[in-house]
Amino acid sequence: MRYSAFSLLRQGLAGHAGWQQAWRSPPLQPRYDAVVVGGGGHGLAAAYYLARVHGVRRVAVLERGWLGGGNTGRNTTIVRSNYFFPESVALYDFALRQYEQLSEELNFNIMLSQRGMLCLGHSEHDMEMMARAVNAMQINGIDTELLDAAQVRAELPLANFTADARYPIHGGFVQRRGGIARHDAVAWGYARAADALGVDIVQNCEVLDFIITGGRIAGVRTSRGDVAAGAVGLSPSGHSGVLAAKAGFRLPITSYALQAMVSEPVKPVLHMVAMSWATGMYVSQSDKGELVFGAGLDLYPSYAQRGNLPTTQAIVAAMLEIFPAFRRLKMLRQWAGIVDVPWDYSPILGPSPVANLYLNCGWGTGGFKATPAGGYFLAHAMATGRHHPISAPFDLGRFSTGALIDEAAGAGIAH
Ligand code: FAD
Ligand code: PYC
Repeated sequence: MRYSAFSLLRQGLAGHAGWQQAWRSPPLQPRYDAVVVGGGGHGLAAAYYLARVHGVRRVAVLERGWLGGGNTGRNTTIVRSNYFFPESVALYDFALRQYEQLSEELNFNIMLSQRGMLCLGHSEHDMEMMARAVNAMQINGIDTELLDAAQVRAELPLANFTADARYPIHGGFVQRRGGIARHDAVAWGYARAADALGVDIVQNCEVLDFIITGGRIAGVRTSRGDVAAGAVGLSPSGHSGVLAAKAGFRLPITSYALQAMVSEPVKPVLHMVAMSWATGMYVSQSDKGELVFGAGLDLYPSYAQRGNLPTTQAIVAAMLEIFPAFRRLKMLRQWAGIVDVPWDYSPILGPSPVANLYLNCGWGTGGFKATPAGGYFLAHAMATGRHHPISAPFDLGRFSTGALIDEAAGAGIAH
């Protein structure tokens, strides 16, 4: 359906009653070939790839709230692939390459803006660690560059370069292909494309338990009744520990609140994403003009989705030390999401201890950038019963074998 300016106005006045739905609201069926738990970006992407790449016909996404109402709608939209280990680079750069063509593939503008992401070094020690990280990333084929203080100043003229700055800027490093993408659009684009391929997206449908017979998944019990399923995929973000416990196993994760905030909108003042490893502060400017900024994890495990005031204060203070001009802005909103952080800060993907139940969890503070990869590899595992070669190192078994992928630093913000 096409809309003229006049018809847009008429629709607005009529409460949008005549607008075409972007996806259906189908009734829950008693049986599906594949059920994905969680209607965030990852779950919706998994359903899309199940239908498009693997031709699985009867697929459902079950979401207990509304699409993208979890961390997909709460994150600060940073995309990048500047990780330390080759396994991580393969994973996150796969995702970034998908993002680079996703608007075209989904015919939905995800507003990808590869404006570059710059990490600040505040000491000689920071610079030495960054030199090592950049070397490792370049060996893995990632577009990173080490910058001296003058080069950082050319990119971030509003940052505090005075000699007595609390967080002096010695230099930094940049990934120019990094940037931001519109988080809602990623979820909605995948939802619309999955729906068009026949996927049932069922909102307000909570998975309460699993039906397991002889160690094999047979279906899920939901707030709308039981559903039989050939394969079940878990993409529940901050609730993976809760769901794993219902399926009878434990995950090596800890759940924390992660906070973010926005300022009132202003004209363009910041053309890159800036991140300060040492303080845990990062900031970018949205297309609306708001400064979107955030923090490292709150200090103790919690399922309270609002975050603690000391973290808010510390991060606002760090931002104002690094960008003193932002003192003049009002803060509009603060919020948090619950993130599941594995012991090595890398995601947990692939088969679970229950046959035909597959995992896509533990994305911690950094899974938005990985949405296409999480979805793609979950779909691969659900359709084939096996890992894709890129997801294999992220198997749950690494916590038994000791083959951990410790991305505590590469995950980007303070842990
Ligand atoms: P979600 O979007 O949370 O989707 C999971 C869904 O599962 C939810 O909608 C939830 O309602 C549903 N669900 C849970 N339990 C059940 C159940 N029992 N039955 C049915 N449905 C269920 N990552 C980045 O890469 N870049 C960033 O800049 C970034 N910034 C962040 C800032 C903040 C403040 C936060 C909180 C996170 C940030 N992240 C970032 C992390 C990122 O948001 C997540 O890793 C990512 O969004 C996870 O996507 P998802 O689809 O797996 O999860
Ligand atoms: O993973 O880049 C990231 C990130 C930034 C803020 C939160 N996560």
